[in-house]
Amino acid sequence: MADALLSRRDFVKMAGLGTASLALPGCMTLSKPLAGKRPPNILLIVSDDQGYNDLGCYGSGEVKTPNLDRLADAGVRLTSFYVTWPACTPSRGGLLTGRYPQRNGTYDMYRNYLVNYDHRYTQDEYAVSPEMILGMDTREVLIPRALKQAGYASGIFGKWDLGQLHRFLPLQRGFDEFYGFTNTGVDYWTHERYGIHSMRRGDKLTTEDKGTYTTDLFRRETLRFITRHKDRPFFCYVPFNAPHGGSNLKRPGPQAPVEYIRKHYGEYDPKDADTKRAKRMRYMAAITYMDEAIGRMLELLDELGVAENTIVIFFSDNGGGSAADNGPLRANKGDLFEGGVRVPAIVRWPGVIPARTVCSEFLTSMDIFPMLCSAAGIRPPKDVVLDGFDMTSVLAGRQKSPRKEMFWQRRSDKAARVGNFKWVESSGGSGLFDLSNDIGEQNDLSKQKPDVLRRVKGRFAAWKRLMAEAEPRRPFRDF
Ligand SMILES: [Ca+2]
Repeated sequence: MADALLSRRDFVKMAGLGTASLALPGCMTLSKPLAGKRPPNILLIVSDDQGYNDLGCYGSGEVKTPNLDRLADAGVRLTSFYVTWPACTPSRGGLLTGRYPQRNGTYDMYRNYLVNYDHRYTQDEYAVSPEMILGMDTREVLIPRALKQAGYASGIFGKWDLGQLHRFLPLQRGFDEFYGFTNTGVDYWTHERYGIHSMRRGDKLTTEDKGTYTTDLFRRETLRFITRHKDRPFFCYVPFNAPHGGSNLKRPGPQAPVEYIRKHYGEYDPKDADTKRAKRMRYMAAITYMDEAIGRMLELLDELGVAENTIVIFFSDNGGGSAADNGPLRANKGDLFEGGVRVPAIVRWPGVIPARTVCSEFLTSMDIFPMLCSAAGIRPPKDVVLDGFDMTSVLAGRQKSPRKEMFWQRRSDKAARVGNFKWVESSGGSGLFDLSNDIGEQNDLSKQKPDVLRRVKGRFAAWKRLMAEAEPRRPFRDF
């Protein structure tokens, strides 16, 4: 216990930021709207592999996102918001636990790396494959479980991605309702992965909607959930699979209805589906289709009269892949350069966050858990070290971000941001960059600033030591 406290104190000192259980000035005060009101509803929407520049409000002249643009107009748009990993699974784990993947044990994808696409699995083969038997440590406390103490109803409609065995499924992790798939990707229409059907309602597989485009299903279920729970606080988590490429036997790339592509993006011939342009068009159409579904959700909040007391958060789980536009950031999904981990993010909270604002403060997906606890009027779970803080005051423009550092590791690829310096050492390239004038990470300063490089590497090493000691994790495979 003494060691744990020491580690935590060390960490706070090292990281130069407060964990949620430490009272940072202005951070842990409960949000004002709570006085005399019920806690706000929460609609948390996560897109999958959307590029930093793949929204109108982030500067895209190509991708149509009128509803997300409207959402940004009514709240704050974040330009320096990071996720904990450059691909799906650990990024979502970091969000839902408020902890680094290296602390919560979900530090890589739950996927079949040895036998992957192009292999049709048998049911028996798939049942014991790594992506079927691995999952997020059941000792982890997820956002919906924390919100239970404030009486929230919680639902998830979309991509779960944190384990498929019964004990790992959403209903065992604090959610009351679930409709979606549990592996890391499916075909948008057949809902299959490697030829295995993968859509579930609650704990059970269901084929009731086979043939329907996934975005329509997640929209439908979300609208039903919000309508059912409009009279109590709800936490509605909507992790779309759009615009991620379809993940069936073959890899079809992004998927969208042909008529929809033509309606919004012009000439499209399915015979040329493999061209770069065709993939880009499907990708953009998948985003616009999702944007329309989000628009319908926002309309419903208005119709039910609950929009004023609902926090809406949107961000992409990681940077975009080959069909995306991550400009002006370097590299893509999978990389630890900014293009892999800095993502578009929007928060709307009427009466708390001013409309039409842009926040360039250093924030992360790990700062959502403490923020939501504070909004709900509860303390974060005791004895759980969180890696973020309540970012409400920062989003409201009342305070600078206390965050000075963030660290990433994906297998042997490593990166750290300390202040405005970003260090990357990876198979895709290495260097030290000053993000204050080089957001595209083009100008390697490691030779000019050896002292800075040494300091940043030292911070990374200290973080690694802390993560290695973090209890009760240790390597997940020991579980
Ligand atoms: Ca993703």
